[in-house]
Amino acid sequence: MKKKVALIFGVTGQDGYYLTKLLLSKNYIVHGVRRRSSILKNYRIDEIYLNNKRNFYLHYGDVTDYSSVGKIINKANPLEIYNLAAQSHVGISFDLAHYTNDVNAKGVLNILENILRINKKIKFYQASTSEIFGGMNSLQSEKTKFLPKSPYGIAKLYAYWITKSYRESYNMFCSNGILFNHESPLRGENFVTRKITKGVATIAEGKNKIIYLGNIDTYRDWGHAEDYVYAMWSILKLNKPIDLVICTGKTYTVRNFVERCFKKIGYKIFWKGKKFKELGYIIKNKKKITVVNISKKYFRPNEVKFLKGSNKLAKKIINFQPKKSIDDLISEMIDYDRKLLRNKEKFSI
Ligand code: NDP
Ligand code: GDR
Repeated sequence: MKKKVALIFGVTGQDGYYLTKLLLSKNYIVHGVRRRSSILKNYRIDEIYLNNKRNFYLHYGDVTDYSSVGKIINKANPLEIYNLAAQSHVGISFDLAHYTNDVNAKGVLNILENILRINKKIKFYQASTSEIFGGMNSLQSEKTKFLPKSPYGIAKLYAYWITKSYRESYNMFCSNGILFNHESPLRGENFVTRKITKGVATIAEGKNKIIYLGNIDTYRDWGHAEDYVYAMWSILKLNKPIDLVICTGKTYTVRNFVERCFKKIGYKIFWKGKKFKELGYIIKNKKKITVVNISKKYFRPNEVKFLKGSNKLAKKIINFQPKKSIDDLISEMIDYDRKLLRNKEKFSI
């Protein structure tokens, strides 16, 4: 039987790793787009690549380069395209506003225009985000008003609308997965969860470490990336395109995430001081040891303070069931970071 072919933009990222693994397990041929850089940095997917040379192909390209996108689509001839490519750091989008817009907004248009020109039958998945919401202290769903707060969120909102627009204007299969935060041991190291688990792992290994953080009183609805890429695949399996919220429906503050991480390694964390002068400390061998330092540097000019999604529709339409709890996620991330520290080299998860 002829194998299905999928093309992933953003294959070298966290979700790229999990999605590639999933699609290969479903017997797909996977093509992935990587960017040229002065150092080879495909560490997340190196091992999959070495073990699947007949089913997994990599191409140099960039979503900001219209012609490279077209060439790769022609070459790979996919039935499904997943666009995970983005400047995905919300905080950094305030410093790189133009660039974030080029990649996260115009990059999506480049893909859609090429699909329209080359083969309108290709199914398209756009990695949309809960950052398009922003002002509500209540559950966010497919019906919630959009109120993005950052250049990242605003560029992603353009991407959401242009995806919807190509669906309606040209009768193309284009879907938005509106995913809430999802993490894993392969999360980028400057996102808050990984910053915390890496720091906590260092302390658990007996070393001193201060974790510098920004606003720890924001709420996030954190899931596991493995569960969320399954939702992406399920969304493209549907008979009709859709915009769907994917989340756990539970929310925690960053502060609570820190407390859970320290609990996992056997410590209670105490807080002292206010705002930029706040510190977190633990008691070790009867001594107070500072482990968290709140730093102005990591506060953003504007912030989405509260995220908690409703996965009612996702449960109904794709039978979405997040399998891993926040404490499962924390255990997996800390265990991985501790092993990394011990082995100093990358190993497979
Ligand atoms: P990562 O930052 O880990 O991965 C982003 C990927 O995009 C990397 O492969 C990166 O390549 C690639 N990329 C960046 N710029 C370009 C470009 N100009 N052309 C081609 N590729 C590019 O993000 P995640 O895996 O966590 O997220 C995947 C997608 O889902 C992103 O679009 C993100 O915005 C979105 N999202 C993520 C959520 C999350 O919580 N993780 C939640 C909601 C949405 P390189 O390795 O070279 O940098
Ligand atoms: P987010 O994730 O902005 O929600 O975007 P991030 O982990 O960066 O921040 C979550 C919350 O933690 C606060 N915070 C810090 N954040 C970082 N990165 N570093 C810190 O030191 C720090 N201290 C406190 C943040 O202010 C924020 O409130 C992620 C990305 O994956 C996006 O691509 C995706 O679209 C959304 O999730 C859904």
